[in-house]
Amino acid sequence: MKEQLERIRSAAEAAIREAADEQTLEESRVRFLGKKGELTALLRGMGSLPPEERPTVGALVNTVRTQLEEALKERFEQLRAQGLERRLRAETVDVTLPAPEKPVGHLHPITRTRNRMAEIFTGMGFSIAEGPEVESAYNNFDALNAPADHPSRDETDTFYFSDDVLLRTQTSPVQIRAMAGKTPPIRIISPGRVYRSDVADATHSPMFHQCEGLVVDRGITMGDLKGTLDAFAKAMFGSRTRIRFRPHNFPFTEPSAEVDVSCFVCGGKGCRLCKGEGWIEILGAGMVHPNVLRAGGIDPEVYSGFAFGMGIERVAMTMYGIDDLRLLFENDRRFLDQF
Ligand code: 2U9
Repeated sequence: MKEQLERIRSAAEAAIREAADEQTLEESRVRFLGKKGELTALLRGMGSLPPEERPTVGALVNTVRTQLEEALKERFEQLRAQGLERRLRAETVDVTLPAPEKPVGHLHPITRTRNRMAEIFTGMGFSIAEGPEVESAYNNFDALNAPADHPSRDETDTFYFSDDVLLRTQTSPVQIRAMAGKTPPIRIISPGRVYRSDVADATHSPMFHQCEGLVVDRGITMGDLKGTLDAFAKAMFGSRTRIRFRPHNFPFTEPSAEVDVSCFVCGGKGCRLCKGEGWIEILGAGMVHPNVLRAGGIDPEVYSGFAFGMGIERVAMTMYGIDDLRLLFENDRRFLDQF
């Protein structure tokens, strides 16, 4: 029996030593010390021993059990420590690594250009007026003194829902609404979307953005118009910018002008941006036609006013050196990320 005990002891010790993980070790514990284990079986077999030997053998079995339990405990601790060590090594965090970058977006170049315009004009005392993009033919054409046969009224140029309802072709109706709603002084700009039935190409789009402005008060002159646009051009394109008025014709203003700014790249000498001209056409402007003032419920004998309009995409393309309008609407990140 003692021999048997020795065999179990050395087998158990070897199993404990060689167990490579906690699971195998637990299996050895069950095999030797469990209820149905080898050592337990041996204890049960003590009944066949002569009674005088039982206490010695019993004590011996218990000593072996205690020793094995201790060896098991020690090996469990060892394996647990080794496992922890392995995990710590595998899951190491290098706190000196740079943090993963969070992609931060930015405003679209059209929005940035619009915001800059709004900032400049509000700085001069203008407020921002908005209105619906679906308008009446009256607000979009009649009130703006457009003759019945004006080409812009044609179905091939304007998106109509019906004879009287259309997508606005300019933001001027916003100003008609503003005039009808209050008495002068009026100082507003109306940035917003407009629609024209054009096929998209490098310079045309069926939807684009305008920023128009309107000032109405007693004694407003062309001098006020020039001073305002000169201040705007200097703020937008740089303090050395000059402006130039060329006579033009719009139904809603009289007199009317197209307005150029001196090229902010070459200063007027002529370069690639201004196509050798030294000047870049940016705005249309003029003194509000008396018929338009009347349509807005304002007496042209008492009040006068000036108005101007510009395409936001056109200004953005000039400032950022973009040569195709369509790029602004495709929303390709490779393009937009450059701004
Ligand atoms: C009212 C009276 C007059 C707005 C004006 C222009 C001249 C003009 C164009 C610029 C480029 C349109 O986007 S564009 O194609 N606009 O040249 N707009 S004066 O005149 C008004 C507006 C409202 C009541």
